Parts: sequence; structure tokens; C-alpha cells
Amino acid sequence: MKTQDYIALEEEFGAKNYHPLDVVLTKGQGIWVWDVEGKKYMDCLSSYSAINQGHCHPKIIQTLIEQAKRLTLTSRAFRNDQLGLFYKEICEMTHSHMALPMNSGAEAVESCIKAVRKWGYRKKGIPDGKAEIIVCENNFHGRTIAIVGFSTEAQYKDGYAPFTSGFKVIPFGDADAFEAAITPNTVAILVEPIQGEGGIIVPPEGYLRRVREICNKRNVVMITDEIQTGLGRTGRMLAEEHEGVEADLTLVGKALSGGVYPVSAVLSNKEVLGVFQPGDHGSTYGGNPLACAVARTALKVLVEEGMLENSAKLGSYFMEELKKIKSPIVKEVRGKGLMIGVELHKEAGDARKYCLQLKDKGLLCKETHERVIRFAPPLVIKKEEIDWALERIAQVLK
Ligand code: IF1
Repeated sequence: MKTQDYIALEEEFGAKNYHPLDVVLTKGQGIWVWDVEGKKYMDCLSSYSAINQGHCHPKIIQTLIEQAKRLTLTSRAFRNDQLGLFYKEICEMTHSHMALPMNSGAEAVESCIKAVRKWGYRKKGIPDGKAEIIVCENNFHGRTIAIVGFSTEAQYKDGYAPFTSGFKVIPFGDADAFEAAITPNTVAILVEPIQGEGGIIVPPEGYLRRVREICNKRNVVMITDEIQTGLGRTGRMLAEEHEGVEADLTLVGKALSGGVYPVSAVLSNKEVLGVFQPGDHGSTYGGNPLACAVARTALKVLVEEGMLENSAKLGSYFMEELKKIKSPIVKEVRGKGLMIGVELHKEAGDARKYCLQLKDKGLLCKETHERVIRFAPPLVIKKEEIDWALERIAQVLK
């Protein structure tokens, strides 16, 4: 079968909720992927930061195979020998006290919404049914009904009403607006340290620190959604570390398995997740031994193989070199670590056009919000490989 045959199958039988670039991939290794025609590409998207450790990382795949042969799923009706070790290791690496394992990012978000609401009623004494959660304009936290209900992007919610109430939207990056929005019924603020889908929007320096202070002062739970920014993407284990803050709840997903299996988690201090009693929440696959074993190795290689440092160092290099490209169409280059956005001027037209040109030159990336091209290669990328990418990016942007 050829590229067009695979595309025809998708078009005939698949739901049309995506508009992918027409490249049909069949193999991946590290930062490289190959299509069904044998053409090789550099992956500068990393499956939206799920492949931080690189495609098919040998140690993660080895763990997957070994664990798959031994035990895959017990359900939480019984215990398994991977879950406790997973808890201990992820808590130590992220300075958390307690973890709740789930499968997708959206499920981690839903789980934290349940946890903070219950915390509000049980611990803060908010009247039943009145809990409010503050979220930011331009947010992206997933696709479930509760989550799209507080999205500010018309398309994500269009046609899906009625929604879940209890959310209040404030501008992103504005700590004063947050403080002003707090009422006696506010239980939490949910915020991305850097908005990903929103267009790689980096908030002003000190923003998360001020949010932390306000949360302390007003007894509001601080939740950071690090599903995209976490696990090395911005050059630290968690992006909140750049500001030296610790959220009360931190959500991780995507790269928690290095892209080989869906695993997510809510990381917490004891007080908030501590509100859950047996039967209050759960998931058939959440915390399964295959997921836990894979996540343990995915976390281990991030640290042991220097991926956090590489992301910080080569991310700065990549961004500085992108800024040096003299292009009439580039408005701004921004980001942190290997989470980089290049915003184009209006006159440049849709960013997708440039992604298509980059694809023809052997580099895969994805636009966000019409005018931003995002570059987020696996954290195992080398300097020479960034130079290779820069050469092609410069040709397309000039
Ligand atoms: C798609 C975007 C990225 C996320 C943050 C939670 C979730 C995500 C900060 C939900 C998911 C995704 C989902 C994927 C594409 C991707 C994406 F363009 F849509 F916005 F990364 F930028 N919090 N992000 O970024 O996690 O339930 O998907 O596991 O929806 O097509 P999930």
C-alpha cells in the first residue's frame, strides 16, 4: 500500500475530527520517523510532548515487553507490585506527597476537579454545590464535557452544550485579576505554566510565584496543568520549578510513559487528594502494572540520561538561533526549554502553509492558532541535529 491508499482508508472509515498533514508514518527511533514510502523526517512535535524521551526509547520498550509478558492489568480490586514503586518514585522526583494514577490528560484534569470540589466542601466549609474553580482565558486542558465547557475557544465547545457550571474565566498571566476573582466559594485555580495550544504563551516573570502567594493567603488550591510543560519539556522536571513554586496539585500525562502507553497522574500534597475515600473515584486501567512499569522507566531515563539538562541547554540554543534568522514574516520567537513557538505576522498567511513546506524538507512540526509554528523535538536531540533543522527552517521563513 502507498501513502494515498492509507489516507483513503482513513477518509472512508474514520471520524473527521482531525486534519493531519498527509504523511503516513510507520517507524520511529529517537528524534526520527519514517513514512511508508521510506522517507525520513525529524520529529519536531514529539506527539505534542508525549515523546520527550524520543520514539521507541530502547529501555522503555524493554520494560514494556518484559512487563507485558508478566502482568498487565489487575484492576484496583487487587494490588500489584508496580504501583507502590511508581508512587514512591514519582513523588520523590516531583516533591509530592501523594499521587493518583489515571490514563489520559483529560482524566487527570477531571480527577483534580473532583478532588478540589470535595476538598472545598469537606475542608474549606463551602456550602454544597457552590464551589467555584478559576481558569484562564485561552486555556487548553482536554476535550471532555466539563473541560470544554470552560474553554474560551468557540470551536472546542460549539454544539456540545449543556455544560458543567462552577468555573470562572480570568485573563492568563494577570495575578491581580486572579486575586480579584476570588470569592468565599473559590476552591482552586487551574493554570498552565506556559499555555501550549494557546500559542506557546509564556506568562510574565513572577506570575506563578504571585499566584502561589495569593493561594496561600486566600486558602485556594493551586493546580498546575503540566501535562504538556512537565517532564523536562521546558528544561526542568516541572515548569513551575523555574519560579521556585510548588502547586498543591500538579497534573502530568503525555511523556509520563514516553509515548508508549496512556498514563497520567494527579500529584498532590496530602490534604487535597486525602479527601478521597474508597469508592469515591477510580478507573479500570488507572494504576495498572504495565502503565506503572513503563512510567517508572520513562521517568528514570529522563533523569539518568540528562534529558532535562539537554532540554534547557539546547532549548536556549535553538531559540537564540531562531531569533537570528532574518525573516520579514516572523513576529516573535518565544518559549522555554524545547517548547518553542514562532509567531508569524498576519501578512504571512496561515502557519500551516510553512509546516507543509517544512514537511517537504524532512521536518515535521505543527501550527497552533493559525499563526504560530511550534517546535518541540524530543529532548534527546543533539546540537548538530538542531543545526540541521535551523537550516531548513531558515530556508522556509526567508
Ligand atoms: C488533541 C492541542 C497540544 C494539554 C494540556 C491537558 C491535555 C492536553 C496542557 C489533555 C492535551 C493535546 C491533545 C491533543 C493535541 C494536544 C495539544 F493542540 F490540542 F492543544 F498538546 F497542544 N492539558 N493536549 O496540552 O490531555 O486528554 O489529550 O491526554 O486534543 O488533539 P489528553
